[in-house]
Amino acid sequence: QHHRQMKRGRTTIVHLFEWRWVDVAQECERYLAPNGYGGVQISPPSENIVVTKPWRPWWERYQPVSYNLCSRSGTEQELRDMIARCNAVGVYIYVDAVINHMCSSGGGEGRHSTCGSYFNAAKEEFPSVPFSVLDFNDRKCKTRSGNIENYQDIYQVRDCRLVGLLDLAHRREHVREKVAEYMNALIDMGVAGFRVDACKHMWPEDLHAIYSRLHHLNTTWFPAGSKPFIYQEVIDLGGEPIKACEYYKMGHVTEFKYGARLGTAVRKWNGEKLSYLKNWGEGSGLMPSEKALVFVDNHDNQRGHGAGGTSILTFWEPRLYTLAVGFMLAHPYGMTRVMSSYRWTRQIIDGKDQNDWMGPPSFPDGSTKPVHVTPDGGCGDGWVCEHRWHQIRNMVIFRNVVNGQPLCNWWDNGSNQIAFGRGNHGFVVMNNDDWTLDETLNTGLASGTYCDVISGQKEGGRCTGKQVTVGGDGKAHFRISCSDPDPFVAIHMNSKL
Ligand code: QV4
Ligand code: CA
Repeated sequence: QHHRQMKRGRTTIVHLFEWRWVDVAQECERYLAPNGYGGVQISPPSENIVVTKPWRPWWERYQPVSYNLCSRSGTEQELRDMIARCNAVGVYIYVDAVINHMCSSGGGEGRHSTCGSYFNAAKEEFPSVPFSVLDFNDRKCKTRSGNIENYQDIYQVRDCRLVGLLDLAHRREHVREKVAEYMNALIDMGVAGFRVDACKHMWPEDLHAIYSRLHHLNTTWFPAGSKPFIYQEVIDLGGEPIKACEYYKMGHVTEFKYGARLGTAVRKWNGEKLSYLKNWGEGSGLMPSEKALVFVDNHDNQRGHGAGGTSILTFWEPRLYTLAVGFMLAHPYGMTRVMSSYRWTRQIIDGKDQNDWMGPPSFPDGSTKPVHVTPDGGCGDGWVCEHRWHQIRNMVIFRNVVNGQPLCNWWDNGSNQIAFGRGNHGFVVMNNDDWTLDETLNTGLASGTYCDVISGQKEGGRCTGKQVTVGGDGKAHFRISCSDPDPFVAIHMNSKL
């Protein structure tokens, strides 16, 4: 389950967090395909508990009550239509699969679920699957509370309840079968793979048993015998007995050190500097590149959930954020995922956001608002659409253009000015010092005039941004002042005028 399952020449996934299926479908056609995005990570499509205190938090979707395909993002029919339409334009769908648990033990009894299925959390009854009390780990878990209390104990991390969420017993044949059936229904509909939630909390052998039951991808869109691409959420920042490497043989794994460290370097905290990123990757203690799913922020750590802490950069700090995303997309390490968020009213008290629960832009009845695209190509109604920011979109294209080319021509000033190339296909220069960068650098590119894709781009043979002239010796002069709108410049083969 390692093959990245992306259309040739495409490299990057965008997480359209909390988007409706009808909006995802449109976005594939009108924006993602034309701009070279390879895939979309969608929010969990499974039926979940409806939480009203607090009011419809985003995290209710991480509390399934059945594997029926209806959620705030839409119906099964809309999901099916979205998958077909995105596949048709070569943008593949990766499903966020929540399979470690069902809803919280305190979830109550009734039909307060997104398609009205009955469940009883206290009795651990989920008849729509069906799961019953036998399908949960209660007898296996040894903590007093029944919850995970100590992350140093691998047994409780995997057999007890993550924040009170009813923990499924994947050692049982019935549970394996039902989970695989859910994933197979999606595969048969045409999805290309999965982001598997909370893998640290499941035994690798159980996951292996489930993955080995998965169907090959739907041959309407994929070659016969293709396997789903799987990337597993394991937060391994070091210091715990459960390691990311336990999951390598089954698929990719999220590399959470990436965003935490990159954020620290871009913020210049702890004496870190951009020039220290020279050996970024395996050489600096990250997991093997061919296992790593990398991102600057995710839906958890952009609001203080999960891991990474305060160094994580998000859309709230756009100048530094685009620099970090630009670095990620320019650098060959890992498989890249871009975050696409919505705005909420942040209210940070003593370092904690009181509103970290707030769900997507929605109507008073709780239904999610459509993503509204403004005439300038951005998004309105509270949707941030980082993936449409011109710098980020153009760096996704950059990554596609330089795909497979090695990192070369590294330069730095020993401080926060750096530059590097990707073979003879592309070159980036970044200035995060508080003085002007003014340098002549070896780009490795063919001679000619190139258009910087950060301050502008090539349009109809003309450049709307800075121009860069590469001489016969491959050298070019770059100037990035601190008052420039963005602290970096990027040129590539296809931005040559
Ligand atoms: C509360 C108390 C508990 C108590 C429980 C009793 O905090 O101590 O036991 O009530 O019922 C929500 C609330 C949480 C609440 C819980 C159960 O925030 O306060 O517990 O529901 O009612 C998301 C959110 C969680 C949310 C969860 C379920 O981040 O806050 O919990 O959804 O709705 C670890 C894991 C990692 C995980 C990360 C957040 O190793 O796997 O924490 N990341 C993934 C997802 C994440 C999701 C889950 C896992 C769970 O990315 O979004 O959690 O599916 O690091
Ligand atoms: Ca578990």
